[in-house]
Amino acid sequence: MLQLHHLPCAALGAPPPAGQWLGAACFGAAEMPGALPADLPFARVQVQPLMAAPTSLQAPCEAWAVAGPVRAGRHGALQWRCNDAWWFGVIQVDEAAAPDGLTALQQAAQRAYALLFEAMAAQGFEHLVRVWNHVADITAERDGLERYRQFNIGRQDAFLAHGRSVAGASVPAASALGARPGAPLLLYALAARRPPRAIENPRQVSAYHYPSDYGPRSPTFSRAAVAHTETQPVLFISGTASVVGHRSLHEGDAVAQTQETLRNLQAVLDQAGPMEAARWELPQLHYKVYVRHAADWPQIHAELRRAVGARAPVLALQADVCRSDLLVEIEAAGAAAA
Ligand code: 3EB
Repeated sequence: MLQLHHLPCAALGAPPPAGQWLGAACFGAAEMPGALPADLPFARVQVQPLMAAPTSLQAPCEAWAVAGPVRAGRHGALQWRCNDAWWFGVIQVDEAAAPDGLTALQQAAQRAYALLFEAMAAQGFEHLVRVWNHVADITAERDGLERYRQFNIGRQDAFLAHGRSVAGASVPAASALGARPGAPLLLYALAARRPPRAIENPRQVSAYHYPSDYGPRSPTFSRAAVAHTETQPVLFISGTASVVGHRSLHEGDAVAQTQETLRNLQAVLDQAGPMEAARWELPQLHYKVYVRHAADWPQIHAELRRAVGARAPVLALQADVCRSDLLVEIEAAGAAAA
């Protein structure tokens, strides 16, 4: 069992309806709830919530529940929990002075991923399924290179240093967003014992094959990953934006970008279903929406609801997307229909 819940942070003090909490991410500047188990990996993501599901939810949380029993531990600054099938880890790394030829962010990304791979391996979890990355000032140019591009170098170097391929079927699904200026690099991730299947989007060039106009090293992520730990396969769709081929479309138009993003999400579902002999539909998924300008949210929300219906859980956050011309990014997750 792997279940995703959207709920108020404070609700994490009590166990989930079934099983145990594996890990969680909480959004916004709310105080840490006091009653949390000390060994629960918990990402405090420094982005502002715009609206949550239900609408009344303050300091919303995204939490993963699994069937028990669970174990927990630390590997340096990384905190993890796992059961027999799933592993969840959270790591935060400050950007410290780096040796010549390496930017501070590049080094921080390399360290964070190195810790992630080491901690997973130590517990017998070889397969990274889904990673969330938050990089402060993600589109700012520093030391002559955009920070997202610096992050991509460090991330890719860590994959290579740990013998992992940086293209193709074993690349995890991911999102990469901004965070409050000055916030440390933050990663949280799900890993499994069994290999997931990576899915690409035929409308888009695979990100790991982006041309060098987008930076010296390509971003290391797949468009989606399907995990095979449950009765029904579970689909994790990466952060998805108004990108067709490798280009951003509809500059300055949040509504058109949302519509293009929804076409991309549908294209990923159309690809994943037949590959898995399963069926996913937009109204059956959980969503997280990252919006660059909070004022665009009502219009983006209306477009999203038109496609996914009134009932799908949606968590909306104000965050910078990793290309300055992108106004919105949407990610999704959910088990296939039975
Ligand atoms: C894109 O399609 C939009 O670097 O991990 C989306 C999801 C994006 C993940 C990442 C970047 C990442 O290129 C940006």
